[in-house]
Amino acid sequence: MTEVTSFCRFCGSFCGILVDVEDGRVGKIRGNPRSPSGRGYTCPKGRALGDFHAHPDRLDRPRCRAGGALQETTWPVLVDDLAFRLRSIAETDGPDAVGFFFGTAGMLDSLGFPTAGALVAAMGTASRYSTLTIDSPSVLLAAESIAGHPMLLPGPDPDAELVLWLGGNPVISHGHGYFLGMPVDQLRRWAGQGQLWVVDPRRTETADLATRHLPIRAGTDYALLAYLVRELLTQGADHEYLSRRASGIDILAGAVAPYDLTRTTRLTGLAESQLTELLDQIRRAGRIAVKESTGLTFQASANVCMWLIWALNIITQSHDRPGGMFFNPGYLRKLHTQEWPAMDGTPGPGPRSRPELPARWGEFPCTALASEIESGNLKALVVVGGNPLTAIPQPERLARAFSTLRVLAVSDVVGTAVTRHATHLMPSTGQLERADIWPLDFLHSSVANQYTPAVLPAGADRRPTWWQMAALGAALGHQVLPGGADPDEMTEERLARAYVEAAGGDFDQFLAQPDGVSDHRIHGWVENKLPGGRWRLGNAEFAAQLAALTEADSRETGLRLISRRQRHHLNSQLADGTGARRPDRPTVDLHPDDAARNGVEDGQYVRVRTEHGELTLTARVDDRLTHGTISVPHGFTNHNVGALTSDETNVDELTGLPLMTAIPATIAPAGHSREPEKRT
Ligand SMILES: Nc1nc2c(c(=O)[nH]1)N[C@H]1C(S)=C(S)[C@@H](COP(=O)(O)OP(=O)(O)OC[C@H]3O[C@@H](n4cnc5c(=O)[nH]c(N)nc54)[C@H](O)[C@@H]3O)O[C@H]1N2
Ligand SMILES: Nc1nc2c(c(=O)[nH]1)N[C@H]1C(S)=C(S)[C@@H](COP(=O)(O)OP(=O)(O)OC[C@H]3O[C@@H](n4cnc5c(=O)[nH]c(N)nc54)[C@H](O)[C@@H]3O)O[C@H]1N2
Ligand code: SF4
Ligand SMILES: [Mo]
Repeated sequence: MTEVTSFCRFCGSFCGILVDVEDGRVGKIRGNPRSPSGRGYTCPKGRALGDFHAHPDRLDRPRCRAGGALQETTWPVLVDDLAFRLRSIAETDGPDAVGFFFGTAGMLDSLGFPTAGALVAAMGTASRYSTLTIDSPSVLLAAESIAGHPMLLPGPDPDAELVLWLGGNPVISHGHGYFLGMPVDQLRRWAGQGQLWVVDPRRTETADLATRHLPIRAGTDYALLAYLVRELLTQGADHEYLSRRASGIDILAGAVAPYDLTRTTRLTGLAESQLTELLDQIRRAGRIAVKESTGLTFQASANVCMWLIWALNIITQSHDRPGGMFFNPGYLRKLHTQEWPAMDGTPGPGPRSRPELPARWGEFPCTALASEIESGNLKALVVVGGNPLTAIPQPERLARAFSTLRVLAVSDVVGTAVTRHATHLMPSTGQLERADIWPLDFLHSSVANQYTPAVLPAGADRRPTWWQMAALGAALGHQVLPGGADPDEMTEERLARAYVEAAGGDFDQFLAQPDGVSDHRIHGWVENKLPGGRWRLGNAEFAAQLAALTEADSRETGLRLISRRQRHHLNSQLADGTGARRPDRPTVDLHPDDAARNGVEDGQYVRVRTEHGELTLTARVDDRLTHGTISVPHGFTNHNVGALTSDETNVDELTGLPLMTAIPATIAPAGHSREPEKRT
């Protein structure tokens, strides 16, 4: 038996793992105690990697659709056929008729993702889509508009003494944009060395570790943030600093002016004493760390929330300072050493069928995908490590659109709702069968990086995604590998070296330190690179969005549907229970009072309706929810919460984000009942 050092790539925590391998089979997987980031930590998903690898629906051989069915074929035949079809579509309808969709797993494949990116660029198509525009466009937009670069994704400094965490549950998710390896340890540390305030309509596993939990009414965080900004601008802000280092404070102050205590308590459902105490503690602490997560970035007010979070961190002089918010320049990306192009949030032209939507960061919003296909603008789609039928609103509409595509080429490791529509199926090597560097050089609470060779040789007839993309490129006449290398002559180690060295990294150091390479946190570098030397806080578009919210001043008191992640699956991956002793269930969770008021009992089938669709789910009555809030998890194909969201209505005009939390909803018993759900 051999023990192979690697790391898990299901999520951006990248926990170091040790994998026992015997006769080419995966044995036990455990945390690597020598890993500088996780120090031996793994979550149940990482420990399920072996079961995922051996999944009964594992894709083994390339297939092409012929006579209505997917038939086994060889790689040269698939690549030639796919290239022929893509070329003829691009020649007749233009390059934009061929699109690409990148999902979470596609973006976390450090060799596949840049190779696919090079192919997209070589093909010259504007039809690039990814989950970026569905989980966090407001985060990038705020960073770009305020500080000049979309990849400035700050996270609370491990030494922070007052952390305010809104709309995230890192105990389960391990974070968003800024990942926490060992979340419980770090959250306990923040609570122990100072204060950890968690703002969430659900008393989450993270709230359990907090010093204070604010059970806010879903969708009203903007009011809480506006109140704090308003009061701190009056007392607690260093105006001398702001006049030197920020611009647009008058626009910000004007926009938040209506948010006095009375309005804010009415909107948020929080008590006056909760708001004044938080304000008081922030004033006392001086330096703070305010962090958003998807509970905010899925809201209609996502851009406003991000603007106000940046404002709070800036007016308290907490950004880019020890004990405040820390900007990780990336171990390889080294943003602190680069010149940035001046970026100010201006979008490019949107897709033809939805010209009102913006193009940002070289992508069209996911909410345009169905209409682009329906209108005939998009005739071919290549899906790389993603599951758009669980990620994007209105899955039935999108599935119908997929069935009309001339080409749907899917690079995945298991059969999914999407592979069922595929014309070309490209079985990829999975995490254990391929080399990786910490994908994308992700921004992380620890400044570390790692290289892993493949733990196992590629099984069956699977090929790495980088090879698939490079071979397709070659058949289309594009050399997409570094140095124009031939895909069949490239090795993973050489490719990893090329990508690391192109980013200015030292690949030999990775080989010498297989447990991971650490670096130091650095502070004070973003402020020195701000466009014009200032944080741009006077954003007219964000101010207009806040003014519209102020005007609407929601008094609606019905139920609101919110989002949540679960412990044993990552989006749709492992949602079938693979590797879990007690698999997660697609329940609708609601407070006992809301259950009683709607005649719903624990364990009963319930029909959940929004203006966009309906779904029947099992009720789980749970006093962790605040009144007026129901929570449905994401990631299930047959209980797909995306059916309750829309890609047409309630779409954010600045980013194209669909509304994914705090959605007005109703519930009704669906007749029959079953055994109460077991609690986890
Ligand atoms: N186990 C597991 N881990 C994951 C994933 C997974 O599917 N499973 N997915 C990964 C991905 S792709 C992402 S993007 C991250 C997401 O990481 P997180 O953002 O931490 O995701 P959640 O754990 O769902 O936490 C969102 C929280 O927001 C709360 N919330 C909902 N609406 C509102 C609101 O209006 N206001 C406030 N204040 N809170 C609200 C919900 O109750 C929930 O507790 O997780 C990643 N990690
Ligand atoms: N209503 C609603 N909608 C949501 C959300 C929500 O909470 N509510 N969450 C949103 C968020 S935050 C996100 S990020 C998206 C998630 O959207 P996606 O990232 O598209 O979803 P995943 O289910 O993670 O899809 C990953 C796919 O990659 C495959 N895969 C796994 N490993 C590999 C590999 O090594 N190589 C290749 N080629 N493929 C692999 C998996 O089998 C799976 O099919 O959904 C978004 N949509
Ligand atoms: S937290 Fe879990 S899923 Fe994420 S990298 Fe670590 S073991 Fe993998
Ligand atoms: Mo996500």
